[in-house]
Amino acid sequence: MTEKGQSAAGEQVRILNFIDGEYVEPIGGKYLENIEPATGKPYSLVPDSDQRDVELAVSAAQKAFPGWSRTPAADRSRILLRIADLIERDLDKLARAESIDTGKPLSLARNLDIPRAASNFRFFATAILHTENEAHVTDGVAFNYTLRLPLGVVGLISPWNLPLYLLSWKIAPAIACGNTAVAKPSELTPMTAYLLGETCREAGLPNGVLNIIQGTGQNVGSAITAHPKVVAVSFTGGTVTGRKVAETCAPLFKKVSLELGGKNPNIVFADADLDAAITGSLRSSFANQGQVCLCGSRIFVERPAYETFVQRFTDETGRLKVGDPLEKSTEQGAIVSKVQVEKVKFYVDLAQHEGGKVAVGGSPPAAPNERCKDGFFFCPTVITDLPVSCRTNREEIFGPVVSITPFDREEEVIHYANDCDYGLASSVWTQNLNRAHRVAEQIHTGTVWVNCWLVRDLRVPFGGMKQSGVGREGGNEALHFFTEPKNVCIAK
Ligand code: TXE
Repeated sequence: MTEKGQSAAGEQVRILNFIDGEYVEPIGGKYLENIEPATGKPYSLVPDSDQRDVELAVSAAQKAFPGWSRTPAADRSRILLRIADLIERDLDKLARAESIDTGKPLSLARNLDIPRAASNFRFFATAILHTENEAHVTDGVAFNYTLRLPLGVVGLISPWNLPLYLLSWKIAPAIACGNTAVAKPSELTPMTAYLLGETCREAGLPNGVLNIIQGTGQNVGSAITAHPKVVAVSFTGGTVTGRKVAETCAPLFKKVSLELGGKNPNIVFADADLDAAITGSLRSSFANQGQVCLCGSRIFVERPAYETFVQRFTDETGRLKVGDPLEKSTEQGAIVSKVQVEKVKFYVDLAQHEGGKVAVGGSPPAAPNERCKDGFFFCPTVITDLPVSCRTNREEIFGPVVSITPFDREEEVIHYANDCDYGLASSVWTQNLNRAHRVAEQIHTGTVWVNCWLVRDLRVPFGGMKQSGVGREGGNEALHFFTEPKNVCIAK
């Protein structure tokens, strides 16, 4: 394959499923076109797999489970560390593949997505070497110790915004703990998951431990979640889909982890370091074209700083360079799909109907170059003057659009922040430490960043409240999710 996913003959590359250590065609022989967002043109073919392919993958995972679950942690760890090393070795290839597949700037894929995928494997490879087992002595009667055993075959489903980053965030803890897995990337962004099969093979991961089935959520995702032999499902994606996953898993009593959407508040108090707040808010608003579930799409600024913040923030936003994702100077790449860019346009129109003013952006840019003339681009957009509780301020847009709203009192902004169905993440900018603690405690989100955004320590619990999800990922939370505790009680 060339860097752009074309074979030497110029033919589109066919992505394949990865089952039992082999690349295989989907049983039904059907493929979907995989579009490059920056050009709007198909550049590879992705298997349109179905339940039969999932069946094969589950069988392979079941067959691999006894051997893998009994493999000593130190040996599992060594293989995962090799995967991490190989991802780093292939950084350029993987970053380019991710950028082409998603439309994100190559620099972002190089500096964030792919390094984080390597860190995910390295983190869980070493975490399993440092676990402790609980023991409870029942006075004079018994001694208890708690085993943590792998679950069996687990299903891992991930979205398109951070493809390898989020899929590896599930694969690494799942297989580190001794489970075997059937994983499904988004049908919109299948390429790096496809390439990961090769990496796992080279690292010596035994056949069947990781199986990757490509295809739609309707055909493949639902077959994974409904499969009786898949005992747990870890899902990241939209809230509506998460509800479907939960509905399928509940009657089967499967363990489920759901990382869903967000409509995250970003609160700037007048006493904040305004330079830091503006720089941080630009990132939290527009990183990955705003297509990160953690992006702070509702900005609230305390009245004395409001005018200055809006002025400076919109100026900076207007200076962000929207361009060909493969160009070095590009800060904003393409939106993942035509559907998603239409959704962004819909919300910008809705915002204006709801009384909002477009302070900057609000439309697609001129084509960055000839190659990208049919690509899915949208200018980073700032909207002011919106009523706090309108639809634009409540519904997840998942694109480069933020609103800015003034506030006067601390209790008022806490109410605004919490008056939302989502509860994933928030940011608070202030130099008053007491206020930072006070506000952080009262905001209903799984993560509160104070004077920062997206600072990630892989040990901390990560996940959302309310409609942003169920359960937590990261560190011990992930090790617990992917294992079953069993207490052994020995009489004295
Ligand atoms: O997500 P989906 P989409 C949000 C964001 C976005 C919306 C929809 O608001 O606009 O979700 O995006 C698979 N059973 N987020 O359509 O559909 C699907 O194939 C099992 C937030 O991409 O939820 C993909 O692999 N699986 C998010 C994965 O689920 C199913 C990041 C996620 O797709 C399925 C991305 C089914 N019935 C979008 N239907 C975040 N929080 O990070 C689909 N899938």
